Amino acid sequence: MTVAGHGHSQSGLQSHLQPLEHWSLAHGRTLDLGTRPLVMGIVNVTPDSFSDGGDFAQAEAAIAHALKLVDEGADIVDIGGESTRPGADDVSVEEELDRVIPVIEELKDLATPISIDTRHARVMTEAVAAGAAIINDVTGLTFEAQSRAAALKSGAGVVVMHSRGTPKTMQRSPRYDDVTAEVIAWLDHQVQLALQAGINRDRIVVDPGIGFGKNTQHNLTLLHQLEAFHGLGVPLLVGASRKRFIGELGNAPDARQRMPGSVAIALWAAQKGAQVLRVHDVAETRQALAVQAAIMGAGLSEFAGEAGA
Ligand code: HH2
Repeated sequence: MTVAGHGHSQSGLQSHLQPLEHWSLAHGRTLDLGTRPLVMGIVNVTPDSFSDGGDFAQAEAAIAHALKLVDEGADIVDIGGESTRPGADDVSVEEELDRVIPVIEELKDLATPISIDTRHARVMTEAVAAGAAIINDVTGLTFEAQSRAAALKSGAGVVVMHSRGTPKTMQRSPRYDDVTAEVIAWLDHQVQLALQAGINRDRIVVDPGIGFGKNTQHNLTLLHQLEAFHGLGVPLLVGASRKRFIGELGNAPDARQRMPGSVAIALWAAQKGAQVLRVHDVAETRQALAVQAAIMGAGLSEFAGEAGA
């Protein structure tokens, strides 16, 4: 396919012609994609995530934080039990399940859908059975042979993210000839495999995987060329919140100090048509998006010329 997204991919994806109005999820749920970018709030039930490491490691703290994010306007709450930060150690599937299942069970009746951030087929299956409605896999359903079948059977919405290498190795001098074209080609292939497995297109969302096997320049190029991803014909999720390159660009070595840069990227991504934004700072992001939308909408208002101060 062409990077500009106006060509036909080898796999026949040409659905930039199709409207992307909703995202079909498990348990008969759907999310409206047509109105404004959705905000996915992050809850890590881990002792070692880079951005909020250890803050919500206990189930009660994770549940309280999820409820706070919902209050702040999260459209989705993303629950993860395994840190995927560069250099992170693997945790066992049992440990991951012990961390996330009690939290999902507690939140499953909220109007806000829960997503499970996992690479493991068994966690996908059990998390959706416990009430999660979306599977968010940073390996794009490639980490385990059973992942695609597990995702299919679950009925969940699926985030197919690009990554290169494993969390332990991915930042060892990543190399691309054309990062955007290569990430798009890989996502195109994975979307095709998911479709062939029987997962309906309206369940699939793609994500370039900012920071996963990419250096600062790669991340910036992907963000700069974000619109090219719409050629894949499925909605686009961007997750840059508090990532290391923001610290590098904005002189913020502590991840908790990276909210302003994260909001700047969320606004950029929204302007480039991203349908879902994965963020830690939900209230701040929603406020910034509301102001951005109001300014853009003002140009369309019939009263624009008469507006007072
Ligand atoms: N980034 C992280 C985790 N999950 N999922 C998607 N779809 N896109 C992302 O960019 C993404 C993701 C980052 O890793 P982690 O170390 O778990 O930190 P945190 O969850 O606090 O962002």
